[in-house]
Amino acid sequence: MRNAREFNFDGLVGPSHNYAGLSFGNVASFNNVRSASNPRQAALQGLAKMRALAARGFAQGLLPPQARPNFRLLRRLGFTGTDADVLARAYRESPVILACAYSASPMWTANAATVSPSADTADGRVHFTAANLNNKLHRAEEHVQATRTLRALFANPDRFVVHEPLPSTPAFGDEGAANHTRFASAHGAAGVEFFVYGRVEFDPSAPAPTKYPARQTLEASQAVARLHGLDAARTVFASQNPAVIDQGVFHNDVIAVGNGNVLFYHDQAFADEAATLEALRRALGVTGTDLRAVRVDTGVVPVADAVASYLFNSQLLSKPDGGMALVVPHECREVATVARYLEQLVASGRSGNGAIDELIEFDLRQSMRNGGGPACLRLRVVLTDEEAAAMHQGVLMTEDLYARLVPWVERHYRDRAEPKDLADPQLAIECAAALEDLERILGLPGLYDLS
Ligand code: SUG
Repeated sequence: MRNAREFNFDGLVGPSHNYAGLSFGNVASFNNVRSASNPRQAALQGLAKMRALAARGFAQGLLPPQARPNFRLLRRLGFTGTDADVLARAYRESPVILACAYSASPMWTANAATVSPSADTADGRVHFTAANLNNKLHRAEEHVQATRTLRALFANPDRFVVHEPLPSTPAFGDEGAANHTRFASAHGAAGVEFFVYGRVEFDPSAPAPTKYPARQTLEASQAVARLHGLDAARTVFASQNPAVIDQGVFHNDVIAVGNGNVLFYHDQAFADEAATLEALRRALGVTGTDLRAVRVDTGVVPVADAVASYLFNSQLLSKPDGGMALVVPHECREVATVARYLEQLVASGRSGNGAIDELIEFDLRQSMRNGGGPACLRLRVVLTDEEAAAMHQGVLMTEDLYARLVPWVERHYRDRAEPKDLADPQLAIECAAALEDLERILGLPGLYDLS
């Protein structure tokens, strides 16, 4: 077995972070539509999380924000003239399209890609596929920059492969790592890759939600598994429970999370709980490992409370000195059933009877108001020491990088953004200046195609 660590790449929140209510099926995004955001605070909250986890010895990096507004999208949709003309006309004729071009959503990097570590792939390289996110206009172009960014960070072809995204059509709806989890006895050991889908394009009789969209298809998950060269005996595909999608569980990472041999999940998460656990046990058995299932019952935490608190949108991290920590948002303390449950969970972990023995809490309210918790904010990439040395080092979180990024945020970010501000040509100029500076700070010239 190779020595490997799990790196978490958090999305650095961009200078135009805003609430536009663009995600039908995502309760928080809908509830906070058109309220004022604070981009500066959002970015600082995210950076504080990265810094704290890095200081605890977890391998931590960041993915840079995407260029906003997306002028290419606006021009393709017929808004012409100078940049100021494009913004004014889009705001007048279709403020929702302008909001899509300004979406904050690339900050949730769990949706940036699906990643398979080299221990799982046929060619022994780390494989990435940027998610096409084709269910929502405001996310459907993120893969262009995501692919470009991943190719800039993981450029060495002997170690890394960044595939083209899947075709952007409903049959291949792909939401990346938000619907993908990996289990293994240790990060560097051969693991089990677990894909959870919301619908099956080519089988209309398969379960599917009726109220809210299912964003991930089985066909997309299977294509990613093929591209990454995964071993069928160690790959599991499972259907999400359509009834929970209809209650606001728009990604599986809102109702389940896995790490090591632990699956932390709600009893309503899967369409067929017993068959899903059995398939995971069988696949893990191939690696000589037992599944440890930590199940939360509806009677203890109802689905609505799980969605309101983002209990399962937590990061489950193997601590450098043993044990596992659950990284949760403050909202988990504010929902009574969840607060009670967590107390008991950690107490039993500490007494040696459970897998999770520590809670780490963060204030991520700016992100939470758009439906993004700790797990949405990060992309997991397991890297051996050699692979880690082969990637671009400028995005790894250190005290030095943190100390350079905080003043950068304070220099470039506003402390308030409302829907009408998106029409302000000055905001677009400020965003471009911020990213130009960021390319220098991260040592990534040419990261953005600003032509
Ligand atoms: O795709 N919200 C994102 C939240 C993504 C959370 N990611 C994971 N669960 N991994 C989404 O729904 C809201 C944008 C707005 O409404 O302005 C938004 O896109």
